[in-house]
Amino acid sequence: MLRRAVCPGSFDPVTNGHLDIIGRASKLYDEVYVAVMINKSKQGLFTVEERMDLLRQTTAEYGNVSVEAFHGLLVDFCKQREIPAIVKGLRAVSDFDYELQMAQMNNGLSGVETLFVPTNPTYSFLSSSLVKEVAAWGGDVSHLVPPLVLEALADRLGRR
Ligand code: COD
Repeated sequence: MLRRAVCPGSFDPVTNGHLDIIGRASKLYDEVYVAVMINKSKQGLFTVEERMDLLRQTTAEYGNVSVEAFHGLLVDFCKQREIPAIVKGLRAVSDFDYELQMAQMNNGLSGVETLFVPTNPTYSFLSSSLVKEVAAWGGDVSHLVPPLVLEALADRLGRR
């Protein structure tokens, strides 16, 4: 049986921190799904299609990663695709509280397990929101996102 896992998130946009976790998951599982979870109450900098496109291009090299968007509960995404495991990166203690609650809720809802991968220390401070804020003010984020995302940020923020 194929071992499957999902890496869920907003990915607005994908960062090197996300890619580090997705790449590590792709070594542990036969098939990794990246799920761009749609949150209609949150206006993103990038559309869901744009986020998926950036994810597809930046994860292509892993060979066993597919990218999908989903509107609904993560456990339903898992159920529909027979995915037994969620892989999440843990950055700091501040992530832990909420991640633990979600892991316990998801397990209670459907029995799906959550596995936490400790963040690469190089990216422990990194989030999509901080990248957007720094980039919006003209700060250098070239070491935090792949070149494709850097370009997309420059286009979107009109800094070229
Ligand atoms: N280093 C390591 N890991 C990282 C880093 C980093 N620098 N940055 C992000 N990550 C990992 C984390 O595991 C994080 O959870 C994941 O990437 C995604 O990050 P974001 O910021 O793109 O996404 P979030 O935090 O907005 O994602 C939250 C979800 C969309 C996963 C969550 O809200 C969800 O599951 N929603 C679906 C609806 C649902 O099922 N709700 C009930 C939950 S119990």
